[in-house]
Amino acid sequence: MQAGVVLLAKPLNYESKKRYVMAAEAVNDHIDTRFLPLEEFRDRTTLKILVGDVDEPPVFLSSVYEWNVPENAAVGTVFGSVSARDTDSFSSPIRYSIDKRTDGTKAFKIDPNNGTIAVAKALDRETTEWYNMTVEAKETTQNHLSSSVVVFIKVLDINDNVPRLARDYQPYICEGTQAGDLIQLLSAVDPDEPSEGHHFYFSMVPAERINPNFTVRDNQDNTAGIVARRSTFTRKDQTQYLLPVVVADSGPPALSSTSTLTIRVCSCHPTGHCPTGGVEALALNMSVSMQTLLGILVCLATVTDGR
Ligand SMILES: [Ca+2]
Ligand SMILES: [Ca+2]
Ligand SMILES: [Ca+2]
Ligand SMILES: [Ca+2]
Repeated sequence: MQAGVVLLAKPLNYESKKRYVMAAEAVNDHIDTRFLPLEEFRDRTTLKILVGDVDEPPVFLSSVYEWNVPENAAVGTVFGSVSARDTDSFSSPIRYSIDKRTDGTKAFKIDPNNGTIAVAKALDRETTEWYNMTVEAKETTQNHLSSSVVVFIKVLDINDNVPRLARDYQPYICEGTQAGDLIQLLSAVDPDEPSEGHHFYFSMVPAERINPNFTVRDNQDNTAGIVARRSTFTRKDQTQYLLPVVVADSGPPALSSTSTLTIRVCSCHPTGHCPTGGVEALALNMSVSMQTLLGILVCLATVTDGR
């Protein structure tokens, strides 16, 4: 006796075809001619194959999801939805959830019944620009089969930070400076990330009143120079000038900040540099102390005299 084995050539799917009918034939290869008139040497039969149903996990309609959300989206804003269905013939309702391990900050929430995803807390692109979460779909039937899908959420930039001067500038002007000389080059920083790049604008406050001592020359390349307007700066007249500088971004809407720079007047001899916290500053402090001390002595003397 020899067996004929039926093998599966393709995956079966109960939902698309539940029953197959095939004809099978057995043929004897070694015909004994003595029996030829007596019997047929082949036979046929019909095979009926029934496909059994197996509960399969739900299937997401998309293999990956990606959305963009502006960082100023209000809590509760719905920006997308996932959808999965039970492909079994008895289709079970699906419940959706976010894998908490993939959204530690709980920035988003999902509607368990319809799969819509909403903002759950204030976003900040400057803190987190991308979220990469796993969403699970679970069948509500007895087996509770589930599948998961990855969702990517990109937080889009909104202009919500003021630009600032790039550092704490300590400008100084030498006594021999000529009108038009550059005193300090300024640049700015801004945590926002406009798609067309940063454009910073520098000006003085109040812009409408001309400062007799300095101008801020915007170089149109995100830098600006503080330039002397006259040539006659001396420590004898004034030892320092306060210069408020406004730096604005390109918005929308444009945001700005004002920094007041202290420009010291220096003798700049012999090295050409203004001493920073060195001899000159010390001398200044000492002269103040001496004056205060003298003042106290004068007071004491006056009191003494008055007795
Ligand atoms: Ca199922
Ligand atoms: Ca922000
Ligand atoms: Ca900005
Ligand atoms: Ca921003």
